[in-house]
Amino acid sequence: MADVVVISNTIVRPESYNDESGRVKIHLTPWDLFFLRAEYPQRGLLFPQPDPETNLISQLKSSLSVALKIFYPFAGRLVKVENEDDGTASFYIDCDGSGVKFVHASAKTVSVSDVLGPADSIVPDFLNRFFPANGVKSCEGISESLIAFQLTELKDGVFIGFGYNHMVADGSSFWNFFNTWSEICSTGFDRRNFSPLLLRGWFLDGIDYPIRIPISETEIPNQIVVTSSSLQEKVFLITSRNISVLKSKANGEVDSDDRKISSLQAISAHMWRSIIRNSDLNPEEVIHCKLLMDMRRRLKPPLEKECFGNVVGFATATTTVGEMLNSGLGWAALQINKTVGSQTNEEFREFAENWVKKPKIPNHVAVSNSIIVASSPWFNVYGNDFGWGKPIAVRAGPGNTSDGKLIVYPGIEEGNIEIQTCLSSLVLEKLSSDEEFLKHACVV
Ligand SMILES: *[C@@H]1O[C@H](CO)[C@@H](O)[C@H](O)[C@H]1NC(C)=O
Ligand SMILES: *[C@@H]1O[C@H](CO)[C@@H](O)[C@H](O)[C@H]1NC(C)=O
Ligand SMILES: CC(=O)N[C@H]1CO[C@H](CO)[C@@H](O)[C@@H]1O
Repeated sequence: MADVVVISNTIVRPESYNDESGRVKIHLTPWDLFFLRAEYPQRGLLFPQPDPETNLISQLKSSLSVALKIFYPFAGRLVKVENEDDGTASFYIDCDGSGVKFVHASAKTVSVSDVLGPADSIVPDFLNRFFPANGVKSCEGISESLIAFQLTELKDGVFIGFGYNHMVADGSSFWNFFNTWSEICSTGFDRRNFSPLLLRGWFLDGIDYPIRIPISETEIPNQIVVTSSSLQEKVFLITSRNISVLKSKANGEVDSDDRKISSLQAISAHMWRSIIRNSDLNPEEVIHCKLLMDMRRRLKPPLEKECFGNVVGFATATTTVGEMLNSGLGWAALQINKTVGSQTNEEFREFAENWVKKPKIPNHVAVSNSIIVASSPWFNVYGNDFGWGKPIAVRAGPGNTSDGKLIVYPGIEEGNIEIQTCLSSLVLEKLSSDEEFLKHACVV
């Protein structure tokens, strides 16, 4: 239905980039390299229509160029070095100022309400064409830009889609960048307001770098075509009042004096239980809940919160369908709470030490019978005003969309949380009419 016409496809380079003065090389950690075969995560924001007088493209590009001067790693490229002596390869990010992809497109038949869809609807397929890095994998960052943007002009609004290389940045760093860009675009650049980028440095004592990876692990296997056609997505909203209800319910069911199940843990448990209840799995099947966690403050010594890079870990709670269905919300939340608590500095470093001994790069971050909780309700999504109004909605684009993937955002109203949920259409349909689930959630 949606005609998407590409008007231009250009490269935006960082402003006055001086190639020679201190060209930075960023070495990659085992946590970065773990994402070598992963697709670029993609997100997009829907905005109201700017004033027709606004010179949209040139404003966006010139402010992007300034933002890239600050966040220069995004403007670099991945470099692969083949080590002929032992049949391995090594990688690093060369901050060479090559620039980033910027696509200007138009879809004048699509309106804001088409993107949002009617109430209780699935996320429309045409949205995929508003994203600039469909199917691009981290290892392709050798020639592809490490972050890419697509501005699509709609009938009565604009959509900014983007994809980034997860080896270069995680969600936290990405949103810091995006906040900076929108601020520069709307208020101009004043050097005093922006501190220089803080890199994480190299913090793995006792691990030699660059890390050497067997060549076979660095190749992209022939595409196993996953018939993802049966997967569908919906965005569920949980209001702040319902979040409090779930949180106190979970804490009330946990036998502990210090009741500290967090909101996100309670919500994740509510989603997990509800999905499993509607999945028709056998009681003995093993199930997982994986949470992507920001490890910056958990490391010793801790990294600054705004430290740029990819510093995420995976916490995995595991149980069986039977056990889950025989237990309550508090129990499920506690399993999540425990696995989150077990992600310590020691655990994180041990993973790295073991990984370098025998580097293995997964083809899929997802495993079967699992939900993955990614992104965060604390990212500043709705504060991004480029000068013509705040975003109307946020959506995740294609990029390792897999059965059980939950992308969590803040809601447009403060305190609310929205969860873009990808499931097989059958499970999604059952979930959408599950009364117990809908006591605390609704489809937007
Ligand atoms: C996810 O990523 C892997 C490798 O990065 C890829 O093979 C797969 O097709 C992607 N998509 C899905 C739906 O899993
Ligand atoms: C919880 O969510 C449901 C479904 O959206 C809604 O009907 C109900 O009013 C909410 N409860 C509270 C306490 O906000
Ligand atoms: C109820 C319970 O055990 N809560 C724990 C959740 O995790 C935090 C941080 O690890 C602990 O402090 C809580 O005790």
